[in-house]
Amino acid sequence: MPAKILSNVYRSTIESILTSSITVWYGNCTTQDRKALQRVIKSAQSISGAAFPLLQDTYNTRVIRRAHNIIKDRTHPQHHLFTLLPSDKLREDITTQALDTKRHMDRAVDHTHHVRRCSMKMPRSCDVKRYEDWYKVGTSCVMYFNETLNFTDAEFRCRKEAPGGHLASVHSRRANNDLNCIVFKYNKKSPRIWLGGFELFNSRKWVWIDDSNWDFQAWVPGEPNNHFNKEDCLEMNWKEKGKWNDDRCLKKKNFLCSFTY
Ligand SMILES: [Ca+2]
Ligand SMILES: [Ca+2]
Repeated sequence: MPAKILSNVYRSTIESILTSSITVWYGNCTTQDRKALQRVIKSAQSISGAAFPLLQDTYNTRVIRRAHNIIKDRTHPQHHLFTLLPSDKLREDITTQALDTKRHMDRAVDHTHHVRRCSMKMPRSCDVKRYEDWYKVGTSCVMYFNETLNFTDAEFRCRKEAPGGHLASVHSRRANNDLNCIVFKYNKKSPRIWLGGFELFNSRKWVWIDDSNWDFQAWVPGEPNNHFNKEDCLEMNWKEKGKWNDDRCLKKKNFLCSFTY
């Protein structure tokens, strides 16, 4: 049979079936499906000796044509999807997106650098929305604040910083290490920080300001010594890395905030 007739037979039967409503289904096909369909066209080509367009090209052409029709038709339910953003808004969107991407990359770089610097493993990022730059320690998210405040002001700063926020409490050796890692990442030179522990009215009983249980401690040997009977608040990294000391609450130190979720 002449190639022209074969080609017409193919186009009027196989191709019309193969590409019927192609804009609807082709986009969701797997690569495997697409290859299988393309094989049908290939067979038709080798039988008829004529060249047929690639299925992908047919799809592209039809999608573009369909989009044009929708753009032209104001009554089409999907018409609004094709309205152009005003140029200012568009620029703003692109800038925000670019900044977001940069911020994410900076963070990623930051986190990676630190893994190398810190002898212990750096805790991973907090998975609470808007607090992704905080760190996940146990069931809490923690952040270092490089801002010297007395114990009370630091606590209020933490409350303002996050819902349920407080100066950080510590409940395990591992968490203590994680917190210390965060501190040294941000301020190696001056790592003395407030944690959320304080002595309850000279009772020698220590409590956490976030009301969690006092179930772990890591004092420097000889502490808490309540020096001059004036030390009621808990600091970390005085004298020994990762160890605790009682200090005067009015002293100003950097601090760690945390919230549990
Ligand atoms: Ca005391
Ligand atoms: Ca002390």
